[in-house]
Amino acid sequence: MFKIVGTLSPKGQALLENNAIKSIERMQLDVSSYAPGRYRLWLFHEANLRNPPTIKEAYFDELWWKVAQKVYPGCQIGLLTFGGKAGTLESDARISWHRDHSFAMPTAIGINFGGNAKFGYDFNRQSGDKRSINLASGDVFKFNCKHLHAVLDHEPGRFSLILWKVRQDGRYPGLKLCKSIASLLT
Ligand SMILES: O=C(O)CCC(=O)C(=O)O
Ligand SMILES: [Fe+2]
Repeated sequence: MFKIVGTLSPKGQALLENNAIKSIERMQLDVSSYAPGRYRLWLFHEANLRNPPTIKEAYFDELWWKVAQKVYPGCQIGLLTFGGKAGTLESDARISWHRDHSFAMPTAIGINFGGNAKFGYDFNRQSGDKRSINLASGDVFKFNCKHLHAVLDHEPGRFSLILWKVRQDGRYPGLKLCKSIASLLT
């Protein structure tokens, strides 16, 4: 499943872009080998991918929280990524083909803004059906993050906000939500 579910208004895009530019200084270089040159900022919770996986509190900001809950009600983990130049920082927001971590529920929602991007998505897990999808600035997209996906290319100044829900089926007992955030969701 890959679907463009909406497009932000130019005003909405400008609001997100302004907030994202302010967030750049908090970004750190990704530790994932899939995205070696990417700067990103975990929002709300940060998932530690080691074994056993755990989560801890991450950066919280009212606007990111409001946007996140509007596009994906109940989501608890966000990742803001940047591709482009800002001062001395240079970030490459491409990420090679991967599946998201197993702590995440299959449905992820992303917002592409600040520039166009080519998103790679494998429509068929069994036989393979990798396609490239053009994302315009402001596009809100929904996809199954257990299918292989990638960011193949993007314009400079591109941001993405990716939102996930944590599996709560008891498979990852270490994944306890932070109280302050859990209380906002009830
Ligand atoms: O930036 C994007 O659009 C996707 C990023 C992604 O797939 C990830 O960080 O797991
Ligand atoms: Fe991903």
